[in-house]
Amino acid sequence: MLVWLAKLLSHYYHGFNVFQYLTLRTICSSLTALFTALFLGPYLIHRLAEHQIGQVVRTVGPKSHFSKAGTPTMGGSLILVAITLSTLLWADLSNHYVWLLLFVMLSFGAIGWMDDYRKLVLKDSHGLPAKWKFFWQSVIALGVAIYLFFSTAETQLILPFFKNVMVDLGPFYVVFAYFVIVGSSNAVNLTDGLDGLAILPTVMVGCGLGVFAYLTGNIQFSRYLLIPYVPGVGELVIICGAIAGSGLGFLWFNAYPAQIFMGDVGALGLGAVLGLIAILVRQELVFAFMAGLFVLEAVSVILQVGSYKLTGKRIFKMAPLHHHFELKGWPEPRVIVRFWIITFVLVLLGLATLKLR
Ligand code: 57M
Repeated sequence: MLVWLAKLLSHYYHGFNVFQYLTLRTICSSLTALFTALFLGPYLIHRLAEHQIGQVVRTVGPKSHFSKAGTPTMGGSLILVAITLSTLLWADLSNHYVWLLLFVMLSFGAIGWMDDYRKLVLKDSHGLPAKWKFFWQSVIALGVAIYLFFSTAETQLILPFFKNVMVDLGPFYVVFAYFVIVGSSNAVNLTDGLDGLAILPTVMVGCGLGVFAYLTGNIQFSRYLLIPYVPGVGELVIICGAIAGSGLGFLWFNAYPAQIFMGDVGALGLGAVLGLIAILVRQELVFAFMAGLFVLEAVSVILQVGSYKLTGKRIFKMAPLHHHFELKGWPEPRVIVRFWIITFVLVLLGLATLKLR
């Protein structure tokens, strides 16, 4: 919105042209989202506590989690509001990718919100039944995948480390894009089981994707680095900046010991938006690598459930993986910080693929 205003005002004073620069707008977007989250956080925590909208903790889990019962949750709505506000202010709203991302983030967030609302406000312990959650995730992700298939016509999967090798997915692109969005959304949701465990990796991966968006949307950088040039995706940096800012603002309150949890509203929305950014910047495989923590957590659940069903034996003490380390005796902050460090390394290695090809 402000881009449009700045363009208008630049007819009177050309200094306003400075707001056309992506870098400056990204900084503004991050700071707007950060301060929105910091400013609204205490109010939201207070209101949620007042209405007793607090976490129900399952008795089968690690004992260290019992004391977390009652922690205000649905804090993800704070993150989504901060990202939306910041994007509406600082992004070029004539860019259709911006609207697509907001749509996916908010609709996945709405599915999560419905689940949280039923569990926490209506006290329905089942929440939104898993089949309905999956159904609505599938409808949205398939709709977006089909839209992208017909609108972009770029169905090649780019392989990291290779200059000119691409795999043309053809119509399978739709299934692939669907899988990236739904998989990413659920993987972040599964990871969100310790204080700050999901949010800082989301910020780090969001920043990594932001670098790819900036370079992929710039014809000179993309030619120099031999990555595809996708006109318009540079604008996604604004959203990546907002994810980083709002995520850090949320972490202020979600840091151990957490004053608030994000709930499914945050985890599903953020996971889906990261997946879609990866698709738009055409770096799905590098994304899977940078978001390796989320992948690992999801794989640990698949392996655990598979092994238990087939052999009756568990591979991990408990899945997702963070519970395994907790039950091995690691204090919660140690698991969190080590998982953060792993993500930091993975994001750096993901960025290194820009030159290692
Ligand atoms: C939701 N939710 C957290 C909070 C957060 C198939 C199975 C593996 C599914 C899985 C599952 O249900 N996962 C998705 C995970 C919950 O956090 C809430 O949920 C939101 C995210 N969706 O924002 O609102 C608990 O996590 C803790 N937490 C924090 N700090 C945070 O910042 O400490 C969350 C955020 C909170 C709080 O304790 O209550 C969760 O873990 O439930 N199920 C599981 O993860 C369960 N694992 C399991 O059953 N494993 C079995 C399976 C694989 C056969 C096994 O290994 O044998 C665990 N869930 C719980 N306790 N609650 C088991 C232990």
